[in-house]
Amino acid sequence: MTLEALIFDVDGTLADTEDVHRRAFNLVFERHRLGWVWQPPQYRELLSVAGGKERLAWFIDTLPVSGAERVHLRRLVPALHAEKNRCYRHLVMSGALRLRPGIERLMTEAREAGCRLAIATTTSAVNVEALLQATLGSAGPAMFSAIACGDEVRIKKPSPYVYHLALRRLGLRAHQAVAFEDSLNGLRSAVGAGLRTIVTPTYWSRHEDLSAASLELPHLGDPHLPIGGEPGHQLENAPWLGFAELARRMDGRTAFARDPVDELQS
Ligand code: XBP
Ligand code: MG
Repeated sequence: MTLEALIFDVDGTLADTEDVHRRAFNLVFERHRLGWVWQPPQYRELLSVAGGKERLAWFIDTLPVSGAERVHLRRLVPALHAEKNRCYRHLVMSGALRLRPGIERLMTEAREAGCRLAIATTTSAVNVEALLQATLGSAGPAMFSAIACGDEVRIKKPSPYVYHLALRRLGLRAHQAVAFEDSLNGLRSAVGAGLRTIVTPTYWSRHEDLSAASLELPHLGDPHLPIGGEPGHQLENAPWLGFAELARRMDGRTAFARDPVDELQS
């Protein structure tokens, strides 16, 4: 089966965005004199709740405050989250982020081979657009044939809906595409939609059980940033994941070391 599309998650996968989201949340908390400061270890735990609004609401529910105060704080969530996103976009457009190693190379190789690109993310379209423009230039968003966001589906990751939506927009079945993720919530969403998934965890997700992935790499690698121990450990051809090797594994010429999707289907 020909590989027809690469579907990328955004936060943590295209770029290591979570620290910028964290800083933006803290800026807003400070502006509103809420007295909350999310440090990295705490934010890493909070990330098990997918979606910024949902994460903030969950955090408020853990605070030792009166019922009336909790109701008041919960009402602030939509406004605080919208302000966080404005701060986040400002930081991204000021150059706070780069794409992770190998992302732009693999995207270029895929496009040259006639394979389409898509996005399936929890975050909102404006945040995706800011990241793509800041890292790939004004032509960035148009490189993607389909963009599916968390606020377009009934339930966010780890539910598979956002991947179903991306596949529907591409007009493809799950076996014709491969997903790229960084976290357990994302992996469960992609595998739940029947997609083979490659995970490249970060500080924020390295502690999670990502064994349902077809392939786990520290990053996608590049000629100037080779993956240690490769080729020979998990990759065959080079110390980076090339599109040709990926396509060969997808059409079954070379199997993935782990293939949970096949196990699920058998
Ligand atoms: C990661 C997330 C996101 C970001 C912030 O999602 O959970 O919520 O932390 O996004 P994914 P918003 O699994 O898709 O990478 O604040 O815009 O919701
Ligand atoms: Mg992610």
